[in-house]
Amino acid sequence: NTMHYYVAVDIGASSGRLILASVEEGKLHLEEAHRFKNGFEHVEGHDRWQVDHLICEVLEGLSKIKARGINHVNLGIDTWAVDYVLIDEAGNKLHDPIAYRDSRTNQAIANLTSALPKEYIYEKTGIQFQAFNTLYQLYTEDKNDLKRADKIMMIPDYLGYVLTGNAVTEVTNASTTQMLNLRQGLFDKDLMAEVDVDADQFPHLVEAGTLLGSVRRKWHKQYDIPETDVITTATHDTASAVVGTPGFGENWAFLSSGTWSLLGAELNTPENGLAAFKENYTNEWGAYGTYRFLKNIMGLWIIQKVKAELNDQYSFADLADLAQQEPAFRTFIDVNDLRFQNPDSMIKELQAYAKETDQFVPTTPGALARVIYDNLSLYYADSVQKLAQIVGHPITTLNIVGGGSNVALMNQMTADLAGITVVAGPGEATAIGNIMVQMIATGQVKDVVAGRHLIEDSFDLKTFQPDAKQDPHVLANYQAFLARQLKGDD
Ligand code: LRH
Repeated sequence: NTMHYYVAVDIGASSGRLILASVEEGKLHLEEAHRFKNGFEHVEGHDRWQVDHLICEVLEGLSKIKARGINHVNLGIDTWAVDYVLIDEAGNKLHDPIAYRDSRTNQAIANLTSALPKEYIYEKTGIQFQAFNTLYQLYTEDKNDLKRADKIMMIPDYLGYVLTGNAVTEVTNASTTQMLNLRQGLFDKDLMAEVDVDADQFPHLVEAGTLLGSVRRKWHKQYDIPETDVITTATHDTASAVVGTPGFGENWAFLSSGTWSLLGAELNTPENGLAAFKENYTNEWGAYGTYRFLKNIMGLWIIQKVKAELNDQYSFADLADLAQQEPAFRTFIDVNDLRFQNPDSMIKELQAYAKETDQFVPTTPGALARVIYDNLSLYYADSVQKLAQIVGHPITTLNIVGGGSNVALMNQMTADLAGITVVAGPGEATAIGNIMVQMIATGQVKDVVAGRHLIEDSFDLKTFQPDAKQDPHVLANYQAFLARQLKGDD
């Protein structure tokens, strides 16, 4: 009757953690064993991730776990999507990988799709058009480097490879390349040829929940770490977040609220028709043959940047408190406007946008935070409506998970604007989903539904009901504003 330990390595654009998990008295128990910073730096002409640093931090975190007297763990790795590492024949990386916010792909969609219609790519892949998709990154890649690359590995696959020596391409994350063919379930040969990549440059595809291997002896010589079996979990953080979302029945949607806000529904068959194409919804592959039919919304990135520009004088909780004291809905913005993707100054960008559209210009921290929270909530409510239309059934509950689920102000506004129930939590859904796939792989949990019940029983979820007094015109006014913005009338 030994205790089983699971480690989720969950790395986002701004930080990474090792979460240690076990089941105690029928409840999932989590502890943060290690936390570290992540971020890209401008090196050799591009914004790049320091991947070796990530490996060191994972090993550092494992040695902290060993120091607690834990001698064996299972481990799964999830990170953000789309980025990749080029590996030479000797198994070494050619460069530190370029980050998806790098400007190299700014024109790539237009260039690639001048010869290849967007409809053709969407029909094959069902994946949204984002300039940072691996397809466009590879399109702009240095062709000599690409030729020299024996292997192309997605970030979490690369980390697993360095730890174990075994290389795979896990499907949930691979789908974000926009190079998987929905019907064949394989990399699409035509799209690969379009960007000069050979089918065998990506390691073989595996489903989430397959055993990758043990951490190599060479790391045990350098670090005092537990025996570690790496399981290829749902390596795309958003796929793990959806597994870790306690939604039940047919009428729930998820909002994974972190650096990005990913809002959508879990489907059993992809939805790659015209309506989905027009709204740029995506069909990312989920664990266990599901599809994550969702939309990317710029997310907490905007407030993260503002917080950093204010020299981290205010915590996120402070900013939410200050925002609460400001009048609501004074300034509409399109949070998904590309100008907010990587501006030199987020504060100046927000102010310029407000000025250009003749609206109230936020200057204080509270007013800035208010504009951001208002507009994220508006975008969420709008997306819930569109989602219901496209999937063709009502959405009655929005499960908000991730760090953003702690912002009560946004949860309530979203419930009010969308007129639906919001269930908030768990904040750690990504790490939990990562662990759940491992537990299903080892047989400790039967399946996703059982896992979601375990999650519901283990964590405090908060429910927000819509306030009937909400002014029904706010969302309509905002939608009219958005429509004008997208047409470029303003
Ligand atoms: C969130 C995320 C998202 C992707 C983006 C690149 O961390 O994985 O799902 O679209 O990063």
